[in-house]
Amino acid sequence: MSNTPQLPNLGQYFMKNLSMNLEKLGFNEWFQDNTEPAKLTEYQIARVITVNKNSYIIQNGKNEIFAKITGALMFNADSPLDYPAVGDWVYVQVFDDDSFAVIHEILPRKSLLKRKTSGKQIEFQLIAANIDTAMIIQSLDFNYNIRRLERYLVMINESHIHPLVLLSKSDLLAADEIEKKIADIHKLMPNLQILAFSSQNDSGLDQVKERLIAGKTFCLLGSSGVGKTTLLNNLMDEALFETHKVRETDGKGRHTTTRRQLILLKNGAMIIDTPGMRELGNIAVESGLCDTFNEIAELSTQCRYNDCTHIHEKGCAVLLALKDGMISEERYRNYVKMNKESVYNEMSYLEKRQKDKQFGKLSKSVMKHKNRARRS
Ligand SMILES: Nc1nc2c(ncn2[C@@H]2O[C@H](COP(=O)(O)OP(=O)(O)OP(=O)(O)O)[C@@H](O)[C@H]2O)c(=O)[nH]1
Ligand SMILES: [Mg+2]
Ligand SMILES: [Zn+2]
Repeated sequence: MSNTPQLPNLGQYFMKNLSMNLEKLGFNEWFQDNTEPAKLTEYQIARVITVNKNSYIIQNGKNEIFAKITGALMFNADSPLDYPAVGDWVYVQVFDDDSFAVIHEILPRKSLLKRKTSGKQIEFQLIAANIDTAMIIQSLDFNYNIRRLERYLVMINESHIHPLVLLSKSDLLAADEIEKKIADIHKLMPNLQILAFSSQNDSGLDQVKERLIAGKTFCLLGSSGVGKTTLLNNLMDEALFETHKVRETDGKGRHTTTRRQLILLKNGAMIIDTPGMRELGNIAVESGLCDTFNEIAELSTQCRYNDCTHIHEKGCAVLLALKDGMISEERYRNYVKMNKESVYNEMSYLEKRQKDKQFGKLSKSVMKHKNRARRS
């Protein structure tokens, strides 16, 4: 598998499976309602299927086209959120018989999956746009970790995307051990949908396939080495994408997948494979935290103070429930940790934006003075 090319010809793959139109790429009433008809005299609509550093590949329902963004889009962008992400619908101008396109504008997004960039910088990084269901993959051997799962869920819930948990490599564990691991998650999050599967012996794979509905967009999220790309290759019945063995000592992956791309499956569902994530930081994820830790969020309405941090306050209903053993201590700690981090990152982000804005104004006024000086 590791010898398969990193950049398969997706155009051929698309064309082989369907004579396409925008609906088949997921364009539905919601996007229709958010399209400005006046723009369609000048532009056509296409979907971003691959993002490279400074270039994109889009699909317009007929062809896969190499694209760049306009200078205006780049100039007016004041954050990574303003750039196209894989899955975005965009207004484009297409040239020379679908051989090149220019992206002029991004259509409103139904959902946007984003995280904090890794490292010290406080900035957003886009993962994918217009996703219906996010599949969080954890392998049942080394990678299974409920605290990490909660972290992914916060990000997904924040974007109002449906989460589906896939526990991979079920061939490595006995059935009762797998059941226990699923039960442990369900004890804390009873409504979460969880499936165990193996790409090695295909067990559970049919149930995964059943979830992949035509016209909907899915994405595969998880650490490096958990088997995201192996699953995708399996779903396509073709080993089109590169996979790599994990380190035997700790099961860590080697970051084989390096970019995000949208693939159309034979059954009409779309799926985005993503590079394995090392860390997953969040900025301002209040509703994501509430939805993921809903038992804590419900209790917090009974706290004495509205702005209770649930760490030391008197009359804190969360602390009381913790003392009575009504909520899980590990879960509570993870909630508090992520809440602190989210608030801290939001403050740092806002400060940074403020400084950037002031700097923007300053450079504009410097330019004005320069121009005036030149004229006089
Ligand atoms: N035993 C077992 N191994 C698997 C299974 N699925 C994947 N693997 C192996 O796990 C390793 C990593 O798989 P990948 O599909 O490359 O993992 P990935 O999540 O795409 O990793 P990145 O691209 O680095 O993020 C490969 O050696 C796969 O053969 C499975 O169901 N069972
Ligand atoms: Mg991969
Ligand atoms: Zn409280």
